[in-house]
Amino acid sequence: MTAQRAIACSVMRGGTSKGLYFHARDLPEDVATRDAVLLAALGSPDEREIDGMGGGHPLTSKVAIVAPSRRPDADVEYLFLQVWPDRAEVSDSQNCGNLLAGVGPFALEERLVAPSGDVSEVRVWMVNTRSRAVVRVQTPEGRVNYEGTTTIDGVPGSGAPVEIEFLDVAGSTCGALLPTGNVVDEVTDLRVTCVDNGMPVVCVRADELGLSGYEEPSDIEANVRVCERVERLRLAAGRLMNLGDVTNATVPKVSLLAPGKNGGALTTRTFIPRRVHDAIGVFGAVSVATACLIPGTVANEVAGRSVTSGPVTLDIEHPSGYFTVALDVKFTAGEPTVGLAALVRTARLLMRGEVFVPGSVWPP
Ligand code: NQM
Repeated sequence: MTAQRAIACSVMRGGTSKGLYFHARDLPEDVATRDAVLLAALGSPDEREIDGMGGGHPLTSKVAIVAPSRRPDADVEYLFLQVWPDRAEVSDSQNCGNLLAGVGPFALEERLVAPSGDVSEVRVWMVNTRSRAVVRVQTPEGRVNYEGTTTIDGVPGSGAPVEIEFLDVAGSTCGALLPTGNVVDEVTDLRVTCVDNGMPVVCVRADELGLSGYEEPSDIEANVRVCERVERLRLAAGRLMNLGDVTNATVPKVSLLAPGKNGGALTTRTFIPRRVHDAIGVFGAVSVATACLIPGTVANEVAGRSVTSGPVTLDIEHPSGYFTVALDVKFTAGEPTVGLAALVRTARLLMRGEVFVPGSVWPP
């Protein structure tokens, strides 16, 4: 008999996702052992993740690993890992802006950063994309406050705002904001725009796939023909976006676009990459919003926007409401460069304690 191994862990909702938050120091250094521990902790592979803490969906089967940073421009380092519910796989191929919203409160709760004043700033080095974010968390009387009146679509109720700014995420995965060098490409007979402002995303008109773009995520997932076409597109676009063979990667995402229905710039249905998001990811929204501002892209065409230089705010519609992104895109000789991207999320500490994994996975 081997005793179970106990590992210190917090469970947090970050934006519209939920995950386990660990100190890097509490996990094995060896990546293969670390991944085996995380699979056991989440209960993967099993689409219900019944024997672990995962929620049986990519959005609730996530991990944030946080450590103090030695960089002069960051307080903490954050590594995001996607644990697939139904496959024994852990991927670091993407970042996650939703779990990032929980990294600020986690760093303050765990005293990796000392609270200062009513709003504390946590400077985060995002390991997956080698880029920086500033996360502002309410800390009245030196304690993280989770209560407030801020609402985000896709989460019931309201909470304290967590303000996030991205400083340098353009091209952070693919090497360029427009990774193919073009505003439009034809890939697998579809007209697409490939963009990376923090997340590699392939934008395609929903009507090119025979959809309205307003369908429920479950109806799109049930449409085998559309799912197969989207996956073929994703594999081909992945190569064009300098990502190589993306069969086992969680990027690029494919976002199906249609004109806004409720006053937003446009509406989205986003494959992440095999399930359809109930809302849209943070970097996914930032990337689609950026594409809306660049003349000639599929997103710009669907949004029907004229060219705007300077700070703007865009509402990106998704299956459960809106995602509001503030962006500063400038044009030099027609070439777009992105300044700041800013947005608001909420987050909440749900549980703090120890997660147990079988001793056979990581002997105590
Ligand atoms: O795009 C889902 C999510 C995400 C990632 C995904 C995310 C982001 O909603 O920054 O937040 O696209 O895989 O958590």
